[in-house]
Amino acid sequence: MPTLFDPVQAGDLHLANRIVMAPLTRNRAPDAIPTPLMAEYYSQRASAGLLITEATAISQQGQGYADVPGLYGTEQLDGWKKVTAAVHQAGGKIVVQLWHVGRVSHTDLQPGGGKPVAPSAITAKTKTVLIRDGAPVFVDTSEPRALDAGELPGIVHTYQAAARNAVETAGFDGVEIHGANGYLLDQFLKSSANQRTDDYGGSIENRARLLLEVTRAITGAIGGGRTGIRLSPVTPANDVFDADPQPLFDHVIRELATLNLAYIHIIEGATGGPRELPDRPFDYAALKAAYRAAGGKGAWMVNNGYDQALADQAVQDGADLVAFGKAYIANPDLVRRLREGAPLNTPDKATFYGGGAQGYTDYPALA
Ligand code: 8OZ
Repeated sequence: MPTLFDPVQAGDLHLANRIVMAPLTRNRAPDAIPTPLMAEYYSQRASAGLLITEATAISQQGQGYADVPGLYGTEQLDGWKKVTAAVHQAGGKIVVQLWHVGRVSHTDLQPGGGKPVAPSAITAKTKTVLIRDGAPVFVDTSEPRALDAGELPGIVHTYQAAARNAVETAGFDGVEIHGANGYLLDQFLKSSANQRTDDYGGSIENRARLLLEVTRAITGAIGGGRTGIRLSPVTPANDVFDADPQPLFDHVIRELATLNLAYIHIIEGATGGPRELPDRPFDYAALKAAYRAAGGKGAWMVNNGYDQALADQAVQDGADLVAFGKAYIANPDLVRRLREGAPLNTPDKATFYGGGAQGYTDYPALA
Protein backbone atom coordinates (compact mmCIF):
# COMPACT_ATOMS: atom_id res chain seq x y z
CA MET A 1 0.00 0.00 0.00
CA PRO A 2 1.36 3.44 -0.88
CA THR A 3 1.63 6.20 1.72
CA LEU A 4 1.30 9.98 1.46
CA PHE A 5 5.05 10.16 0.98
CA ASP A 6 5.31 7.89 -2.06
CA PRO A 7 5.57 9.28 -5.60
CA VAL A 8 2.61 9.13 -7.95
CA GLN A 9 1.87 9.83 -11.62
CA ALA A 10 -0.97 12.26 -12.39
CA GLY A 11 -1.35 12.28 -16.18
CA ASP A 12 1.91 13.72 -17.53
CA LEU A 13 2.91 15.00 -14.09
CA HIS A 14 5.33 12.88 -12.08
CA LEU A 15 4.82 13.93 -8.46
CA ALA A 16 7.36 13.26 -5.71
CA ASN A 17 4.68 12.64 -3.08
CA ARG A 18 0.90 12.68 -2.66
CA ILE A 19 0.68 15.89 -0.65
CA VAL A 20 -0.77 18.85 -2.58
CA MET A 21 -0.91 22.53 -1.72
CA ALA A 22 -4.56 23.46 -2.31
CA PRO A 23 -5.42 26.65 -4.21
CA LEU A 24 -5.53 29.52 -1.69
CA THR A 25 -6.69 33.07 -2.44
CA ARG A 26 -4.28 35.49 -0.71
CA ASN A 27 -4.97 38.88 -2.41
CA ARG A 28 -1.35 39.96 -2.65
CA ALA A 29 -1.18 40.76 -6.37
CA PRO A 30 -1.83 44.50 -6.82
CA ASP A 31 -3.12 45.29 -10.34
CA ALA A 32 -3.50 41.49 -10.79
CA ILE A 33 0.27 41.13 -11.34
CA PRO A 34 2.14 38.35 -9.49
CA THR A 35 5.01 39.71 -7.39
CA PRO A 36 8.47 38.49 -6.32
CA LEU A 37 7.00 37.92 -2.84
CA MET A 38 4.60 35.41 -4.39
CA ALA A 39 7.56 33.64 -6.02
CA GLU A 40 9.16 33.36 -2.58
CA TYR A 41 5.91 32.08 -1.01
CA TYR A 42 5.34 29.35 -3.58
CA SER A 43 8.99 28.28 -3.73
CA GLN A 44 9.05 27.93 0.09
CA ARG A 45 6.34 25.28 -0.37
CA ALA A 46 7.97 23.44 -3.30
CA SER A 47 8.42 20.15 -1.41
CA ALA A 48 4.71 19.47 -1.93
CA GLY A 49 4.11 16.82 -4.60
CA LEU A 50 2.13 19.52 -6.43
CA LEU A 51 1.43 23.21 -5.86
CA ILE A 52 -1.87 24.58 -7.15
CA THR A 53 -1.81 28.36 -7.40
CA GLU A 54 -4.45 30.63 -5.96
CA ALA A 55 -7.39 31.14 -8.30
CA THR A 56 -6.21 33.25 -11.26
CA ALA A 57 -8.52 35.23 -13.53
CA ILE A 58 -8.56 34.33 -17.23
CA SER A 59 -9.87 37.79 -18.19
CA GLN A 60 -10.87 41.06 -16.59
CA GLN A 61 -14.49 39.90 -16.83
CA GLY A 62 -13.42 36.88 -14.77
CA GLN A 63 -12.10 39.07 -11.91
CA GLY A 64 -14.15 39.26 -8.74
CA TYR A 65 -11.87 40.46 -5.95
CA ALA A 66 -9.26 43.10 -5.30
CA ASP A 67 -5.62 42.11 -5.72
CA VAL A 68 -6.11 38.61 -7.08
CA PRO A 69 -3.80 37.69 -9.95
CA GLY A 70 -4.63 37.34 -13.64
CA LEU A 71 -3.21 35.42 -16.55
CA TYR A 72 -4.25 37.54 -19.51
CA GLY A 73 -1.75 40.40 -19.72
CA THR A 74 1.96 40.47 -20.54
CA GLU A 75 2.96 41.81 -17.13
CA GLN A 76 0.87 39.13 -15.42
CA LEU A 77 2.53 36.39 -17.48
CA ASP A 78 5.96 37.88 -16.77
CA GLY A 79 5.17 37.85 -13.05
CA TRP A 80 4.09 34.21 -13.20
CA LYS A 81 7.29 33.29 -15.10
CA LYS A 82 9.26 34.32 -12.04
CA VAL A 83 7.00 32.24 -9.81
CA THR A 84 7.29 29.07 -11.90
CA ALA A 85 11.07 29.53 -12.28
CA ALA A 86 11.51 29.84 -8.51
CA VAL A 87 9.36 26.76 -7.87
CA HIS A 88 11.19 24.70 -10.51
CA GLN A 89 14.55 25.86 -9.13
CA ALA A 90 13.41 24.52 -5.75
CA GLY A 91 12.46 21.18 -7.34
CA GLY A 92 8.68 21.63 -7.27
CA LYS A 93 5.78 21.26 -9.71
CA ILE A 94 3.12 23.93 -10.10
CA VAL A 95 -0.18 24.25 -11.96
CA VAL A 96 -2.27 27.42 -12.22
CA GLN A 97 -5.94 27.48 -11.29
CA LEU A 98 -7.98 29.03 -14.13
CA TRP A 99 -10.79 31.18 -12.79
CA HIS A 100 -13.82 33.02 -14.06
CA VAL A 101 -15.92 34.26 -11.14
CA GLY A 102 -19.12 34.81 -13.14
CA ARG A 103 -21.60 36.65 -10.91
CA VAL A 104 -19.31 36.76 -7.85
CA SER A 105 -17.99 40.18 -8.75
CA HIS A 106 -18.69 43.87 -8.56
CA THR A 107 -19.21 46.51 -11.23
CA ASP A 108 -16.09 48.31 -9.90
CA LEU A 109 -13.97 45.36 -11.11
CA GLN A 110 -15.64 44.79 -14.47
CA PRO A 111 -14.62 46.15 -17.88
CA GLY A 112 -16.21 49.59 -18.32
CA GLY A 113 -17.94 49.28 -14.93
CA GLY A 114 -20.46 46.84 -16.48
CA LYS A 115 -22.49 44.18 -14.75
CA PRO A 116 -20.81 40.87 -13.90
CA VAL A 117 -21.91 37.98 -16.11
CA ALA A 118 -23.78 34.82 -15.09
CA PRO A 119 -25.94 32.03 -16.50
CA SER A 120 -29.02 33.92 -15.28
CA ALA A 121 -29.63 37.39 -13.83
CA ILE A 122 -29.76 36.14 -10.23
CA THR A 123 -27.67 37.97 -7.65
CA ALA A 124 -25.51 35.79 -5.41
CA LYS A 125 -26.09 36.43 -1.72
CA THR A 126 -22.39 36.71 -0.99
CA LYS A 127 -19.67 39.31 -0.50
CA THR A 128 -16.56 40.29 -2.37
CA VAL A 129 -13.63 42.47 -1.40
CA LEU A 130 -12.71 45.81 -2.94
CA ILE A 131 -9.96 48.24 -2.01
CA ARG A 132 -11.32 51.67 -1.14
CA ASP A 133 -9.00 54.48 0.00
CA GLY A 134 -6.24 51.91 0.24
CA ALA A 135 -8.13 49.63 2.64
CA PRO A 136 -10.03 46.38 1.97
CA VAL A 137 -13.81 46.56 2.33
CA PHE A 138 -16.39 43.75 2.07
CA VAL A 139 -19.25 44.63 -0.29
CA ASP A 140 -22.28 42.78 -1.68
CA THR A 141 -21.77 41.32 -5.14
CA SER A 142 -23.48 43.25 -7.95
CA GLU A 143 -26.56 42.11 -9.82
CA PRO A 144 -25.33 40.15 -12.85
CA ARG A 145 -26.63 40.02 -16.40
CA ALA A 146 -27.38 36.70 -18.12
CA LEU A 147 -24.81 35.76 -20.73
CA ASP A 148 -26.11 35.60 -24.28
CA ALA A 149 -25.56 32.14 -25.81
CA GLY A 150 -23.53 33.90 -28.50
CA GLU A 151 -20.98 35.00 -25.87
CA LEU A 152 -20.22 31.48 -24.63
CA PRO A 153 -17.82 30.44 -27.42
CA GLY A 154 -15.75 33.51 -26.54
CA ILE A 155 -15.58 32.44 -22.90
CA VAL A 156 -14.52 28.91 -23.91
CA HIS A 157 -11.86 30.44 -26.14
CA THR A 158 -10.64 32.68 -23.33
CA TYR A 159 -10.15 29.66 -21.05
CA GLN A 160 -8.28 27.90 -23.84
CA ALA A 161 -6.02 30.90 -24.49
CA ALA A 162 -5.25 31.19 -20.78
CA ALA A 163 -4.29 27.49 -20.63
CA ARG A 164 -1.98 27.91 -23.62
CA ASN A 165 -0.38 30.99 -22.11
CA ALA A 166 0.03 29.17 -18.81
CA VAL A 167 2.13 26.34 -20.20
CA GLU A 168 3.72 27.95 -23.28
CA THR A 169 4.57 31.36 -21.83
CA ALA A 170 4.34 31.37 -18.05
CA GLY A 171 6.11 28.03 -17.52
CA PHE A 172 3.42 26.16 -15.59
CA ASP A 173 3.46 22.36 -15.51
CA GLY A 174 -0.27 22.37 -16.21
CA VAL A 175 -3.58 23.96 -15.28
CA GLU A 176 -6.47 23.29 -12.93
CA ILE A 177 -9.91 24.33 -14.15
CA HIS A 178 -11.82 25.99 -11.29
CA GLY A 179 -15.18 24.27 -11.58
CA ALA A 180 -16.04 24.73 -7.90
CA ASN A 181 -17.19 27.09 -5.16
CA GLY A 182 -20.01 28.89 -6.90
CA TYR A 183 -17.98 30.54 -9.65
CA LEU A 184 -18.96 30.69 -13.33
CA LEU A 185 -18.73 26.99 -14.27
CA ASP A 186 -20.36 25.90 -11.01
CA GLN A 187 -23.09 28.54 -11.53
CA PHE A 188 -23.93 26.88 -14.85
CA LEU A 189 -23.98 23.44 -13.18
CA LYS A 190 -26.19 24.25 -10.20
CA SER A 191 -29.96 24.59 -10.43
CA SER A 192 -30.15 27.56 -8.02
CA ALA A 193 -28.03 29.78 -10.28
CA ASN A 194 -28.98 28.50 -13.73
CA GLN A 195 -32.51 29.14 -14.98
CA ARG A 196 -31.64 29.21 -18.68
CA THR A 197 -34.02 27.77 -21.24
CA ASP A 198 -31.44 27.30 -24.02
CA ASP A 199 -28.88 24.49 -24.59
CA TYR A 200 -26.99 25.59 -21.44
CA GLY A 201 -29.82 25.29 -18.91
CA GLY A 202 -32.51 22.92 -17.74
CA SER A 203 -31.37 19.30 -18.09
CA ILE A 204 -28.22 17.95 -16.44
CA GLU A 205 -26.62 17.56 -19.89
CA ASN A 206 -27.32 21.21 -20.67
CA ARG A 207 -26.11 22.59 -17.34
CA ALA A 208 -22.86 20.60 -17.65
CA ARG A 209 -22.28 21.71 -21.24
CA LEU A 210 -20.17 24.83 -20.60
CA LEU A 211 -17.86 23.10 -18.11
CA LEU A 212 -17.32 20.21 -20.54
CA GLU A 213 -16.78 22.51 -23.53
CA VAL A 214 -14.19 24.44 -21.55
CA THR A 215 -12.46 21.24 -20.46
CA ARG A 216 -12.39 19.82 -24.00
CA ALA A 217 -11.05 23.10 -25.40
CA ILE A 218 -8.24 23.12 -22.85
CA THR A 219 -7.30 19.46 -23.25
CA GLY A 220 -7.34 19.97 -27.03
CA ALA A 221 -4.84 22.80 -26.65
CA ILE A 222 -2.44 21.56 -23.97
CA GLY A 223 -3.32 17.85 -23.51
CA GLY A 224 -5.42 16.13 -20.87
CA GLY A 225 -2.27 14.97 -19.08
CA ARG A 226 -1.53 18.53 -17.99
CA THR A 227 -5.12 19.40 -17.08
CA GLY A 228 -6.88 18.92 -13.75
CA ILE A 229 -10.30 20.09 -12.58
CA ARG A 230 -11.73 21.06 -9.20
CA LEU A 231 -15.36 20.33 -8.34
CA SER A 232 -17.43 20.92 -5.19
CA PRO A 233 -20.67 18.93 -5.52
CA VAL A 234 -22.47 20.33 -2.46
CA THR A 235 -20.60 23.37 -1.18
CA PRO A 236 -22.82 26.28 -0.17
CA ALA A 237 -19.93 28.67 -0.97
CA ASN A 238 -21.08 31.74 -2.87
CA ASP A 239 -24.76 30.86 -2.59
CA VAL A 240 -25.07 27.88 -4.92
CA PHE A 241 -27.28 24.85 -4.43
CA ASP A 242 -28.28 21.97 -6.63
CA ALA A 243 -31.59 20.21 -6.13
CA ASP A 244 -30.15 16.81 -7.14
CA PRO A 245 -26.34 16.83 -7.12
CA GLN A 246 -25.61 13.08 -7.30
CA PRO A 247 -26.89 12.48 -10.87
CA LEU A 248 -25.51 15.86 -11.98
CA PHE A 249 -21.98 15.03 -10.88
CA ASP A 250 -22.33 11.43 -12.02
CA HIS A 251 -22.87 12.78 -15.55
CA VAL A 252 -20.03 15.30 -15.24
CA ILE A 253 -17.55 12.72 -13.96
CA ARG A 254 -18.43 10.14 -16.64
CA GLU A 255 -17.83 12.74 -19.36
CA LEU A 256 -14.59 13.88 -17.74
CA ALA A 257 -13.46 10.23 -17.64
CA THR A 258 -13.14 10.28 -21.44
CA LEU A 259 -10.70 13.23 -21.48
CA ASN A 260 -7.57 11.60 -19.97
CA LEU A 261 -7.17 14.30 -17.34
CA ALA A 262 -4.19 14.44 -14.97
CA TYR A 263 -6.45 14.59 -11.94
CA ILE A 264 -9.90 15.16 -10.49
CA HIS A 265 -9.93 17.40 -7.39
CA ILE A 266 -12.98 17.05 -5.15
CA ILE A 267 -13.97 19.35 -2.27
CA GLU A 268 -15.91 17.18 0.17
CA GLY A 269 -18.61 19.13 2.03
CA ALA A 270 -18.55 22.89 2.60
CA THR A 271 -15.38 24.57 1.32
CA GLY A 272 -13.20 25.38 4.33
CA GLY A 273 -16.00 24.18 6.62
CA PRO A 274 -17.78 21.00 7.70
CA ARG A 275 -17.08 17.84 5.71
CA GLU A 276 -20.60 16.55 6.32
CA LEU A 277 -23.69 18.64 5.55
CA PRO A 278 -26.84 17.02 6.95
CA ASP A 279 -29.09 18.82 4.46
CA ARG A 280 -26.78 18.12 1.49
CA PRO A 281 -25.80 14.43 1.52
CA PHE A 282 -23.40 13.22 -1.17
CA ASP A 283 -21.74 9.88 -1.88
CA TYR A 284 -18.13 10.65 -2.87
CA ALA A 285 -17.16 6.97 -3.09
CA ALA A 286 -19.90 6.47 -5.68
CA LEU A 287 -18.56 9.45 -7.64
CA LYS A 288 -15.07 7.96 -7.72
CA ALA A 289 -16.43 4.54 -8.65
CA ALA A 290 -18.39 6.08 -11.54
CA TYR A 291 -15.20 7.80 -12.78
CA ARG A 292 -13.21 4.56 -12.76
CA ALA A 293 -16.12 2.58 -14.24
CA ALA A 294 -16.21 5.05 -17.14
CA GLY A 295 -12.49 4.50 -17.77
CA GLY A 296 -11.14 7.57 -15.94
CA LYS A 297 -7.45 7.07 -15.18
CA GLY A 298 -6.59 10.45 -13.66
CA ALA A 299 -5.35 10.79 -10.10
CA TRP A 300 -8.15 11.20 -7.54
CA MET A 301 -7.45 14.21 -5.31
CA VAL A 302 -9.45 14.80 -2.13
CA ASN A 303 -9.69 18.01 -0.14
CA ASN A 304 -11.29 19.69 2.84
CA GLY A 305 -10.34 19.52 6.47
CA TYR A 306 -7.79 16.71 6.13
CA ASP A 307 -5.37 16.03 8.96
CA GLN A 308 -2.74 13.35 8.91
CA ALA A 309 -4.98 10.54 10.19
CA LEU A 310 -7.78 11.33 7.77
CA ALA A 311 -5.28 11.68 4.91
CA ASP A 312 -3.64 8.33 5.69
CA GLN A 313 -7.07 6.73 5.72
CA ALA A 314 -8.00 8.38 2.41
CA VAL A 315 -4.85 6.98 0.75
CA GLN A 316 -5.62 3.53 2.17
CA ASP A 317 -9.12 3.90 0.70
CA GLY A 318 -7.71 4.64 -2.76
CA ALA A 319 -7.25 8.43 -2.99
CA ASP A 320 -4.12 9.26 -4.99
CA LEU A 321 -3.57 12.81 -3.72
CA VAL A 322 -4.64 14.83 -0.68
CA ALA A 323 -4.80 18.65 -0.91
CA PHE A 324 -4.13 20.69 2.25
CA GLY A 325 -5.24 24.32 2.43
CA LYS A 326 -4.96 26.12 5.77
CA ALA A 327 -2.11 23.82 6.88
CA TYR A 328 -0.12 25.03 3.87
CA ILE A 329 -0.67 28.67 4.73
CA ALA A 330 1.23 28.19 8.00
CA ASN A 331 3.64 25.33 7.20
CA PRO A 332 5.93 25.79 4.21
CA ASP A 333 7.59 22.44 5.06
CA LEU A 334 4.32 20.57 5.59
CA VAL A 335 5.62 17.40 3.89
CA ARG A 336 8.51 17.13 6.33
CA ARG A 337 6.33 17.94 9.35
CA LEU A 338 3.82 15.24 8.41
CA ARG A 339 6.59 12.73 7.73
CA GLU A 340 8.26 13.43 11.09
CA GLY A 341 5.04 13.82 13.05
CA ALA A 342 6.23 17.32 14.00
CA PRO A 343 3.78 19.90 15.37
CA LEU A 344 2.17 22.28 12.89
CA ASN A 345 2.27 26.08 13.01
CA THR A 346 -1.17 27.67 13.48
CA PRO A 347 -2.44 29.87 10.62
CA ASP A 348 -3.34 33.47 11.45
CA LYS A 349 -6.76 34.29 9.94
CA ALA A 350 -6.12 38.03 10.13
CA THR A 351 -3.47 37.78 7.39
CA PHE A 352 -5.20 35.30 5.04
CA TYR A 353 -6.38 37.96 2.58
CA GLY A 354 -4.23 40.95 1.62
CA GLY A 355 -1.15 42.47 3.17
CA GLY A 356 2.53 41.67 2.65
CA ALA A 357 5.10 39.23 3.99
CA GLN A 358 3.54 39.01 7.45
CA GLY A 359 1.45 35.85 7.69
CA TYR A 360 2.60 34.93 4.18
CA THR A 361 6.31 34.20 3.83
CA ASP A 362 7.28 34.47 7.52
CA TYR A 363 5.93 31.16 8.85
CA PRO A 364 8.99 29.23 10.07
CA ALA A 365 10.18 25.93 8.65
CA LEU A 366 11.66 23.35 11.04
CA ALA A 367 15.33 23.94 11.81
C1 8OZ B 1 -11.58 32.77 -0.55
C2 8OZ B 1 -11.69 34.11 -0.85
C3 8OZ B 1 -11.85 34.49 -2.16
C4 8OZ B 1 -11.90 33.56 -3.17
C5 8OZ B 1 -12.54 29.90 -3.80
C6 8OZ B 1 -11.20 31.39 -5.11
O1 8OZ B 1 -13.29 29.73 -2.83
C7 8OZ B 1 -11.82 31.19 -3.96
C8 8OZ B 1 -11.78 32.20 -2.87
C9 8OZ B 1 -11.63 31.82 -1.55
O2 8OZ B 1 -12.40 29.03 -4.66
